[in-house]
Amino acid sequence: YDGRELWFAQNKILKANVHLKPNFVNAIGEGTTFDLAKKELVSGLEGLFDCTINYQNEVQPGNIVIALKNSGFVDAAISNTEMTSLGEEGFIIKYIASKKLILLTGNTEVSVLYAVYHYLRLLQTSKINLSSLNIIEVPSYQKRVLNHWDNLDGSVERGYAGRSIWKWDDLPNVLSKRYISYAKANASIGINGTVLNNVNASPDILLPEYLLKVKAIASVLRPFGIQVYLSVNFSSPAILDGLATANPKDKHVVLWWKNKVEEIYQLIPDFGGFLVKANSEGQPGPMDFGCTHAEGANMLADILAPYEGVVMWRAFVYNANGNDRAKQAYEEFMPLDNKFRKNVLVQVKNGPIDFQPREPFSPLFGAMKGTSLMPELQITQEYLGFSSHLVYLGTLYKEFLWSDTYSNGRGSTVAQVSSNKNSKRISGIAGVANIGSDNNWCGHHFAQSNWYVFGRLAWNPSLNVRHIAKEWIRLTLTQDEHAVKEIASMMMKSREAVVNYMTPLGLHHLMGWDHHYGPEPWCVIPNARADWLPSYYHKADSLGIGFNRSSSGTNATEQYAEPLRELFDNEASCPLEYLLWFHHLSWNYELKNGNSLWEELCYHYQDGVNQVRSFRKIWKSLEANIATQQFIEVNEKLKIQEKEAIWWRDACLLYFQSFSKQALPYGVDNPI
Ligand code: GCW
Repeated sequence: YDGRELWFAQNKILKANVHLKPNFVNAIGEGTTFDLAKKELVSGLEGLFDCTINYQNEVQPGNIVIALKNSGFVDAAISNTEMTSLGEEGFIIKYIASKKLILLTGNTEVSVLYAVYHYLRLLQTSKINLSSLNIIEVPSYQKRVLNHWDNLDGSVERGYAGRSIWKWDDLPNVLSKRYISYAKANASIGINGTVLNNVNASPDILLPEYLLKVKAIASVLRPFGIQVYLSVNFSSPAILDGLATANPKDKHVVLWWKNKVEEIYQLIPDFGGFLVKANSEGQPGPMDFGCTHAEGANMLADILAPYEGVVMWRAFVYNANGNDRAKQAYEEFMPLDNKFRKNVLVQVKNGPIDFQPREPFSPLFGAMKGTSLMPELQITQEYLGFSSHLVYLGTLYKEFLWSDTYSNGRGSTVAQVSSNKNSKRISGIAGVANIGSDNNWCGHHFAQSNWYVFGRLAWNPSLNVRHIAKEWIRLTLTQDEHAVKEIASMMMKSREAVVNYMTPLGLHHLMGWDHHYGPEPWCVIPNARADWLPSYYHKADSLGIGFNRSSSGTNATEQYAEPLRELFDNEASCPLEYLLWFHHLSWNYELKNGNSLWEELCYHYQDGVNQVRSFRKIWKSLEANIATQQFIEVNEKLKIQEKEAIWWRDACLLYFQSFSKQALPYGVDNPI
């Protein structure tokens, strides 16, 4: 194990920083994680400066000092107020001019580890000006968590990077080396929790033999500051131990969970808590017994509270009976606002439907004011070309996190209302992992950047996502400035490209209904639920296309705060990217730019194809800058992406043309 994977692959110092080689390292503190921080700092510096770095006891000019609070050294250098403002995980990286040295410190061991990773990253990615070096970082969300949709048989639901990294059959005796690389990669970007198993949860995860396996994983992740969580099946008491019911109000059921939780904490004292998908897509839940989501969640929350555990309760609910799936989570959860315990986070997907290439933000954000809402983003590309398509999700995440909910007037962005930086309430953010056993971890080299950007934004949603892309490129692919710029600009356009060739102008859910790969807007399945089929969403007919969610339709717009409601409700003011999400418009509807709707649709599909073609050119031009293997693999994937962008364009346009009955406008290629 050499640790040079993922964003440790390049291990090269930025030229502008070569003069920053320290004389020695001082480490003032102790503990398992502090020792790890020490080790990571020294081995990181040795790799970057290509030399041996020694420890020294005496603090001297030219050193790097890592220190825990309450060491006399920190007290002298940093004020008490400043230290307090860091909380448990924040850190300071500061040049202490009077002593001519760099200090990395924080209140806890893990905060020092974060400081170490941050400093090493800086050495590789941006010019450090020593005299003004004074970084104070405090994470925005408390719980920054990956969700693995990994099954106990080693398969991964919606995973496109091979089998699960968790080798359940080998555990607890054999610990894969990958667990350490995984822990390091996550800690280096500030991820502090992971849910090991699929939300469609097998009850077996709570069997004693599996808990021993979970304990073994937890022991590898713990030094890196990563807590382990489990997805649980709400019917576990009945399925595992034959209880007559799983009713959360039944005292036997409550006792069962109490004992189970106690068993877990005896094995894993820092266990994070449960993630629950209940009464959603056929999963059992409290509503099976006439109880609410809140009653179900609170039963578990009360049991976890003495251990400081949390419940992450998902709001991904929809049923076949409603007239608009986009409204259902709001309808089901809004009445429960203020009813959840303090250690419950309601986990809400970014959009109201399901991880589409583009959706407006879920209207629950901002609206559920008395509840901790935990955004759930998807890192795995279920609806964005799996691991075949190059799509940098930084722009998608940012668009979502910076959406203004207006719930508290202007500036109440999703990030702001969900991170609760200044409130006492617990905050969190989840990303559905794209990690597997593939050599390159995520199936596509560039898919690694989505794991990376998720972590960076979970730490600080205000970061610039182009800057994050450049960081990732420098850490992973190349330090050549021209290449960095070109690749970053390709990444920045890549999400818009996929929206263009799959679902432009607010269209959504046009994909193959079951596997979710490739276009299938025409899909008809006898006796299938209407809301599984694309026609439910695009509603194309001879008159036009789009889902009327305005006040003359399903009135989903009402779930948004003013002035957004009105903006979305009115087709003239509705942003082009959400137009067909909220409106059904005629093929000849004239847009502000003078194009008809049909023309605009065609141009977007064509733009998507053109963009992918330009990515291929950019990539080819950079061959000399990229390691051969990576170059070839990405090149091959881009070929697939171009072919499939064309497939999407042709399939969708030919299908929609059967309704519009109009020719393709000039500039749009004829179908292949
Ligand atoms: O979009 C759907 C996916 C399911 C997934 C579900 C969910 C884990 O197709 O595979 O199940 O979302 O988020 O629960």
